[in-house]
Amino acid sequence: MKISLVTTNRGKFAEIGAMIREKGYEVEHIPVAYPEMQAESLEMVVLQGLEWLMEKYNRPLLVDDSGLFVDCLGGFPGVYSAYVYHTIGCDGILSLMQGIQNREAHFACCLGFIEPSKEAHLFIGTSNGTISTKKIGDEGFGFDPIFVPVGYDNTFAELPMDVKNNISHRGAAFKKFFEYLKTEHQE
Ligand code: ITT
Repeated sequence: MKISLVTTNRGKFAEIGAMIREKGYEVEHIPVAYPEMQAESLEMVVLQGLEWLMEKYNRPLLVDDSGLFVDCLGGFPGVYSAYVYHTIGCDGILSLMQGIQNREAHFACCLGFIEPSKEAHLFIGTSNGTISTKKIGDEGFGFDPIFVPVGYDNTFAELPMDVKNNISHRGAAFKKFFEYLKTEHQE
């Protein structure tokens, strides 16, 4: 089966493409922005996006809506992560957190998958960690240089992609997605 991944984010495509190929599926990149409604949850964004995309593309489609949720900022930037990343970026988050002791945060990823004439399915993954006091590392994308996953002394941006995929919110969501594919598409 060929899975078409709809994302404008190259970092996401690199991570997801690698995981899909590793499992023996083909992957196509559709670098298109789907309308992301103003919503309180990643799930709502994904479901609405899939509906819109299926009308346009009518093939097996995968989308990933994800975000960084910082405890001391009441979960901000959360569903606004892409906007916040492109405006104030990692430096802006670090400034907002200057002098704050509680640096706990998590990433969440909501994957949505739909096939023609079938219902959409969602797969959620999270990864817990802390926000560092400065940016470190060049790997990955987005907020990776300021996120230190639990159990590590390094930021996501210091870890090779296969290590990040193994412990990340996206990797956790993918494990569930592949379990689903295995049962749905037994050959
Ligand atoms: P698409 O909607 O086109 O897929 P996007 O970048 O707009 O791309 P999101 O709306 O899901 O994607 O925004 C999520 C933002 O959260 C993303 O731009 C990153 O800044 C950040 N983010 C998500 N996952 C991340 C990860 O694994 N590492 C670092 N930052 C991440």
